[in-house]
Amino acid sequence: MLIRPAADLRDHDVTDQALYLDRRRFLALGAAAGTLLAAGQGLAATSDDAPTPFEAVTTYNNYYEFGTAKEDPAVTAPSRLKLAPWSVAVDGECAKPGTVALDDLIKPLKLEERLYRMRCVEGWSMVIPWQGVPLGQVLKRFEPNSKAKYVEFTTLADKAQMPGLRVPVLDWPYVEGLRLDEAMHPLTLLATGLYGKDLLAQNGAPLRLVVPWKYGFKSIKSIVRIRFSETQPVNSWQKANSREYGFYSNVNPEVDHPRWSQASERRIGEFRRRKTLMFNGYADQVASLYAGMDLRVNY
Ligand SMILES: Nc1nc2c(c(=O)[nH]1)N[C@H]1C(S)=C(S)[C@@H](COP(=O)(O)O)O[C@H]1N2
Ligand SMILES: [Mo]
Repeated sequence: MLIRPAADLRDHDVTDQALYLDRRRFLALGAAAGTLLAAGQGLAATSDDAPTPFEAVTTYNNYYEFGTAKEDPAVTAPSRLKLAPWSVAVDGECAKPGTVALDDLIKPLKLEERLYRMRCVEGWSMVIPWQGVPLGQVLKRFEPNSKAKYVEFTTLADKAQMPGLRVPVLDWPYVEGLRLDEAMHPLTLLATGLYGKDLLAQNGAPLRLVVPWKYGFKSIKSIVRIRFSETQPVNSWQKANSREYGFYSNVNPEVDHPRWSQASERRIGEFRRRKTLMFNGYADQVASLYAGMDLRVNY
């Protein structure tokens, strides 16, 4: 059996990889935005990390604000979620807080392509070609001060648009957090699109976080607020069940969730389970962030 190196999607070649796939396996739609990947038609799974088909990425979702079944968000979110106008309130420990329209937040920056693995804590995974901007570039303009140690993110919570809010699965709104250095890491993306198209509502349009070395629930959708804080934020899943979910939530095949093993995963579209990789295969880039930390305690 062929053993492939774990870090087969290195930081600096994710873009090349996406472009390679673009040429080899996709029909170019056009270069209007300069960053387009065409929809996944006739993908040949020759690579170990072939992109998960567009159809699966956009119909098998977790977005509990629109229901807890995997198919709910694709059915409900597109007609319910009002994507424009959209603005993000940025506050807390920073010199330049403010509420910024989505365009003003993203337009000054160059959109990038990132082909990332995504590993859900439920034991399944996908490979998704995202477009977005490095979160760190967005955060810099608000000038976080010396007290800013963490960044907290909040999803829209509007009962009129989100039928799932009637069910108290979580203490809405959905909240997530990162340590500031995690937020500033070049792999951390604020995504506005996937497969060369604007994000669909079910994937967290118009703006969602993507942190590829952490379990999928850290990648919070439809962000309306970003807050710099001195203290560690309490994320929604930790608040709901602190025995099962921690703050860091780094993908770790050696730390099992109380109800299921994290040693392996099912890649959507595949039949045999594959081994889960430490930090979801991004250890070369991110392990140093956690030097000296006990990852069994800080899970
Ligand atoms: N606001 C919000 N963000 C969320 C979720 C959610 O229910 N609500 N689910 C999370 C989980 S558990 C996963 S695995 C990913 C799924 O992202 P996808 O549906 O785009 O694949 O979104 C994360 N972000
Ligand atoms: Mo998840």
